[in-house]
Amino acid sequence: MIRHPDAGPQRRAVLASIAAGAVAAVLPARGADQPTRVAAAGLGASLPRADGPLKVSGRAPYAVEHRIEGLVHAVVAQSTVPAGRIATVDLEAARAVPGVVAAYAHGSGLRIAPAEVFSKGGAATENFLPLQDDRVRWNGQHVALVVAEIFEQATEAAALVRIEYEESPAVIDPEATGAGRTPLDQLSVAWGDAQAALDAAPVRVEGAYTTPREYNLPIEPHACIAAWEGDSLTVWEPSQWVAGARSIIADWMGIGVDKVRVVSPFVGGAFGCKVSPHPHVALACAAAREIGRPVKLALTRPQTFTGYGGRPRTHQRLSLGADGDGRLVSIVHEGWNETAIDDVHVEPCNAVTPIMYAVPNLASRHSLAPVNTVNPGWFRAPGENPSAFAIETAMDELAHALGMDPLELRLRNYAEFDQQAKLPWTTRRLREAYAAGAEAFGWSQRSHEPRSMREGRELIGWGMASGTYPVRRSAGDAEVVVKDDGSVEVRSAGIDMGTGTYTILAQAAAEVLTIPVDRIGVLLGDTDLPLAPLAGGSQLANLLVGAVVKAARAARERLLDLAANHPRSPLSGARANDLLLSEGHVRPARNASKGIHVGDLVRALGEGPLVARADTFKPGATEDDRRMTNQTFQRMIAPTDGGVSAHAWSAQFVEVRVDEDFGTVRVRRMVGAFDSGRVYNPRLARSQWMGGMVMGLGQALLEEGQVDPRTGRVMNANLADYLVAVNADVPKITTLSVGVPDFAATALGGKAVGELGIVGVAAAIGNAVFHATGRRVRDLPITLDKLIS
Ligand code: MCN
Ligand code: MOS
Repeated sequence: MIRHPDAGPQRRAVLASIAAGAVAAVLPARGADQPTRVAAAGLGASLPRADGPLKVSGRAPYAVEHRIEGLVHAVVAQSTVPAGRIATVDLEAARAVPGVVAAYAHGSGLRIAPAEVFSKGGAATENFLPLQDDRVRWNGQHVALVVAEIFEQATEAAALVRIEYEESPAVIDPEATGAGRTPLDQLSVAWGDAQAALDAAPVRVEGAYTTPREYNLPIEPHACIAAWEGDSLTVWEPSQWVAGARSIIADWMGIGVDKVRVVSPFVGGAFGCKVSPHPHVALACAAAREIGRPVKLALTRPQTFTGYGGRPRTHQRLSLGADGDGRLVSIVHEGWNETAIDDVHVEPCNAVTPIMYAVPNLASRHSLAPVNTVNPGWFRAPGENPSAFAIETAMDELAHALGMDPLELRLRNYAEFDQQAKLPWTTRRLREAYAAGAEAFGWSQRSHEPRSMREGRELIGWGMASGTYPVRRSAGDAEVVVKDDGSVEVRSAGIDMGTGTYTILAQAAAEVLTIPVDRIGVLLGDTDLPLAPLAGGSQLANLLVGAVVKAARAARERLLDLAANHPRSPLSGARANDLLLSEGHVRPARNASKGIHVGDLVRALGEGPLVARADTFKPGATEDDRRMTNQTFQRMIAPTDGGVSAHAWSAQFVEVRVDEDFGTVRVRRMVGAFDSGRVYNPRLARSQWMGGMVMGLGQALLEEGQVDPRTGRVMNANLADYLVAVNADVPKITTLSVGVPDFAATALGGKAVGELGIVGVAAAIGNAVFHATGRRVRDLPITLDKLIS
């Protein structure tokens, strides 16, 4: 259990329950129905998800499932116009509902101070502060909050809030005349003379590639509990980064970070939307302070569509020029993404364009298009995803124009180094990915011509695309505790949103300490634990495994040292250098049968559990470096840091069947080959890659946020009308790992996994649809109307 000297009784109880829950995740209480011991399974073992049984049986406590005495329920009301100001608010009817404790609108005195946004060096994803002024910036903006004894009362009362608006003209469609564009010079990339080379190129393709608004839609919606105890605040909030959440919440409430605790042991999916707490969390914290009782606030599913971002609409115009042999001579690229009127969200659509292929001339620019919308946000592979959709579709178009096999075209333009950064790759096993994927798929059997493969009424199409995701790095801490019963506890504030953090950290400690994983408990997701950076940018696995291995090695050194030198050690008098650790025992190297189990050793020493802590900061890191890491992304190290360019790579192959009469597209099989370097847990990495591929399938064929061009209202703000891929849509998926340990990329040789799987999938499907039908769809999703019209 965690010891927390100054915790009040309530906080202590919660800590204990979380500790028990999280430990149970990898350390099941041994009952008759429990599996027998799992062998010490180190990195590389295909263990199942340690938290899986807890999640599927409802025993993993999510943020709003904590039971707290005296809790009240808050429900937000959202604006019904896209722009203007609130002329009058009438809260009387809401206040008259039985059980209502409080009702707030702007001017009701709920105080929320600004938090620094990430673009200015903070962690917040938006500047917007709810209920602090009378302006309406988008349809669906939080404009009132009602708090009641029970949820149903708050819901009814929120519906009775009466607001009159003074509307002003809104910009809703970023393509409409009058919509502005702000170029982002820092994202401009150029070398050679791209336009002249394009004009002179013997073969040219050109197109406009668009993706609609897409929503993250994790199964656990955004829902939190805020509880004050004196001037200290605890927030149960599903989070990808509790340290960042703590810093934002402290800013909002105008208190020090030491007064805030954020708890997030289990997260029911996020895909980018839980990187930072969104404005409703500020409302919960502020209301709890005003009322003096803990407040629970859950956005309804429809409210999540306008309560925070989603991937913005993107638009890219892309031209490729090649010589007659298919060698690229020029790429000209111009893109934009929509963003909020008062806020900035960048979806860098040229993340992949300059690095995927060798090209002597390139010009690429990106702009922002502000509209009256909630600020968009991060969504699995922000930037890389739409960027790969455009370039990988355009490459297919070029292959067709040249009469060349699309895979052959890619090999002909293989980038042997990072042209943008002018640096060598750490590793780039993309050729191997192409080869393995093509072999598994049977690509050599493909007939070149569109509409040349069919079975009955079904046109068959085979398509492929490449993908990539950078290796980002930031530093973190971890603690490894060896207890006197021989069990081990790994402690980190890092989180597991379904990715496998619990499992791989137990594997990391098991490997070093030679103790079975079922004797290793892992505690995650709490700012009281050693702080860790964001589970975003697909960086957490590599850096936390690195920190835990380092801490476990420190624990091992300490154990050997104590065994040799501590007067109460049964091995006292040996030389530490002559001792080794195997099967959980400290043993004299020359007399291995005389070993003592580490639990017995720790007990014999009589000094309590052995605690080893390690971090992955550079030597000489200051307190300020640490502080900054816990409140900004800006300490994240770029993939090109250190004189090498580190990226993960992939090749996607798909088969589609298209009904010739109805235009319905079914994906029949998918093969993804991945270079993620060293894989810590093949089963979980496959699950990640596969999850990305399923999401890519949904993006290609189904997902589309539909915004009413007159009112700015999201018309399909629910899971019945906003379609995502479900089991019936998903075919057989083959995943292949072609990576090798890449120690220039990360300390233990792994590269990015979590977001890689989605990149390139929509292009591969679109390319397959072209091969089946001869119809090129450049605007996602590829719905049947676009194929039969
Ligand atoms: N892994 C591995 N070997 C490696 C690297 C990773 O076996 N060399 C496996 C591990 O099981 C690890 C997982 O892959 O837990 C993801 O590792 P990593 O690529 O480091 O990604 P993060 O842990 O930083 O997770 C974030 C990433 C992002 S940014 C999004 S978005 C996303 C994703 O993970 N959101 C997810 N995958 C998700 N999966 C689920 N179920 N839910 C989400 O919300
Ligand atoms: Mo992932 S979109 O970087 O959280």
